[in-house]
Amino acid sequence: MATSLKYSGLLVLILALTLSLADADVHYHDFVVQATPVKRLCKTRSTITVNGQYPGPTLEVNNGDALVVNVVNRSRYNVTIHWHGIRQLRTAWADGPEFITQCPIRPGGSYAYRFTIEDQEGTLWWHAHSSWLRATVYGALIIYPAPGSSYPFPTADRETPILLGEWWNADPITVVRQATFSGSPPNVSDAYTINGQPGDLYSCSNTETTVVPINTGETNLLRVINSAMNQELFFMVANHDFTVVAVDASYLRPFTTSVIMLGPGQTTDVIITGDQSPGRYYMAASPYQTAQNAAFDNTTTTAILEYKSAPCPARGVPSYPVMPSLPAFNDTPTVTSFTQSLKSPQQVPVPTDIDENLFFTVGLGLFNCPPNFTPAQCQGPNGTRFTASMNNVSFVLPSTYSILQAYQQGIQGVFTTDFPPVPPVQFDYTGNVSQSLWQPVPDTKVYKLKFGSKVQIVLQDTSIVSGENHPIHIHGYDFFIIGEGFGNFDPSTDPDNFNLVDPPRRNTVGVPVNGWSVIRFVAYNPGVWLMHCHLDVHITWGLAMAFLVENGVGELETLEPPPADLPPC
Ligand SMILES: *[C@@H]1O[C@H](CO)[C@@H](O)[C@H](O)[C@H]1NC(C)=O
Ligand SMILES: *[C@@H]1O[C@H](CO)[C@@H](O)[C@H](O)[C@H]1NC(C)=O
Ligand SMILES: *[C@@H]1O[C@H](CO)[C@@H](O)[C@H](O)[C@H]1NC(C)=O
Ligand SMILES: *[C@@H]1O[C@H](CO)[C@@H](O)[C@H](O)[C@H]1NC(C)=O
Ligand SMILES: *[C@@H]1O[C@H](CO)[C@@H](O)[C@H](O)[C@H]1NC(C)=O
Ligand SMILES: *[C@@H]1O[C@H](CO)[C@@H](O)[C@H](O)[C@H]1NC(C)=O
Ligand SMILES: CC(=O)N[C@H]1CO[C@H](CO)[C@@H](O)[C@@H]1O
Ligand SMILES: [Cu+2]
Repeated sequence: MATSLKYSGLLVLILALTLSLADADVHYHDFVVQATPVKRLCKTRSTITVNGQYPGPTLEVNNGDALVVNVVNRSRYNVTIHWHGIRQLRTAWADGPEFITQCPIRPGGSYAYRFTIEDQEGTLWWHAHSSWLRATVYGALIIYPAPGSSYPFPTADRETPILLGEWWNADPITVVRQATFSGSPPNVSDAYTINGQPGDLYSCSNTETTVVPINTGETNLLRVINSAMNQELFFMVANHDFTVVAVDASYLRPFTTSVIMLGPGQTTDVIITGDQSPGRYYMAASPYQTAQNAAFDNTTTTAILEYKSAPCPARGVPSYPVMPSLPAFNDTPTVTSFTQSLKSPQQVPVPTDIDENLFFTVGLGLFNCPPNFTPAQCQGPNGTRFTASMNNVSFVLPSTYSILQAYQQGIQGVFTTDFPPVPPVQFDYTGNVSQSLWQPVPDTKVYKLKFGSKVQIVLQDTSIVSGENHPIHIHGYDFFIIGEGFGNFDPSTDPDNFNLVDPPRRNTVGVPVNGWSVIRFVAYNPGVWLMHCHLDVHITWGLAMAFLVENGVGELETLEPPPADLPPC
């Protein structure tokens, strides 16, 4: 009896496996990275794109599917592609950040990224992870529920990806090279974009504004992605409230709001309902800016939500869409109230009995001008150069091997494993910090984690140069955000307020300006995983580190061998 039960159980299991294998698709795509003329704001410039498209192609898959994306580099730049938010279980080789998990695909080269979507649903995206190519090399990656399962909310009548972006009239690679040379902040962008278009509020841009359709009584699931380079953004649709249902491809307990804020890297799924009088309404994004005395692009991008039944405008009478009233650029209370509304739909498995209790400062810094530099190379305040760090280490990418290859092949001298678990010096992080503490140390340091460790990280912003809300992203993992606050984290009282029941799960957390966030995850994914600020200007300055997660026991806990076509260094 026991035996036959066991066998029937096994049969059911085999049947289920066969069924799920039959249902899972493998999606093959070719991504040709190439220079393409793109005209925006009345100027045409040669732009690096995928397949000539800006933004790039939308990938649509089901949970459980596999992707094979063959990237062919026909540009003159080194390139890699990152699949932002995909956990890449045991396939770190396909993650993409250059010199972390692979060397770049050289001009003329190619590499096929192969990976499987495991237990993830919702809105993610892909982007270049090499220099500033992601300014134009990006697109949506939409994961539908597996065949036979459905959303935990009523399916919307329509779904529309909304990619917020940032456009420079100059070549973004020239912009970052100029900044790296001079040590000053890079030039700010000329426009923000929605699905690649700046919209009506910019001069010379109102002929190709993005139009999103809706009908009276219909719902539309907007999959909003902040793919801007350097700016956190508010997003609103005039007269239409949002029901927020997911962030970073993790479902939420739905709630209603009129405004959302996304840092670069973050996604938010919201449902709108066609419950207003038929007409045209602007959807708009504008900056959330927290750094003091920093230049930023203070413009607003728009698209148009258009009721299909809207009456045609009377001949000769211009009809302007209704404009939402966006928050002020420095409206931190609105951001705090938004992030505090995010909750998982039910109780979630937050790790307790923490093995690794880490405390990382995140912030800016200034290097004194090195003796062999000219004044033109020291254009920061008082003849300094801008930098940034975590725990006083300003991250330097290797240039001869990727960290993952160096680790796997036992190559010495590429990185060290002594990234500090706590700040090397304790100070009043958000107070008036002595200038003797402003210069970090450039280095390539990782922090080693044993397979399965339960990790807590306190991310503490510093006021060095200026406090700022930093969108911190971890590759290879989603994490729970169990707390946030302003000022210095207090280990004796702040843990009392941790949410260990239903905190949101994300891959990118906005650390409050002059404040802190606490995240937890279990290190079940072997590989080398970059953690960095997703403002590209800050990663350029070194606001990054990497975790080296060791293999566990057996095949399912072990990194796969490197693919044969992994680009050589
Ligand atoms: C950046 O701005 C400065 C000052 O306006 C200008 O001289 C420079 O050409 C700009 N750089 C690029 C790459 O456009
Ligand atoms: C940004 O633009 C808005 C609207 O034009 C204006 O009210 C505000 O003062 C500007 N802020 C800064 C810091 O330039
Ligand atoms: C600039 O240098 C002066 C003189 O050394 C110093 O007093 C001042 O604090 C410096 N300012 C900054 C922002 O570094
Ligand atoms: C910060 O500290 C410096 C050095 O102690 C002092 O000169 C400066 O006035 C202080 N600034 C503020 C805003 O308190
Ligand atoms: C960072 O390290 C440098 C070099 O040791 C030191 O001068 C500086 O004070 C340190 N700053 C912090 C915040 O630890
Ligand atoms: C391109 O990548 C190679 C290593 O694969 C590196 O040596 C070279 O410096 C890179 N070129 C640029 C412009 O970064
Ligand atoms: C094989 C291939 O497509 N090579 C291209 C690589 O990029 C350079 C620079 O743009 C082109 O000249 C090559 O044709
Ligand atoms: Cu940052």
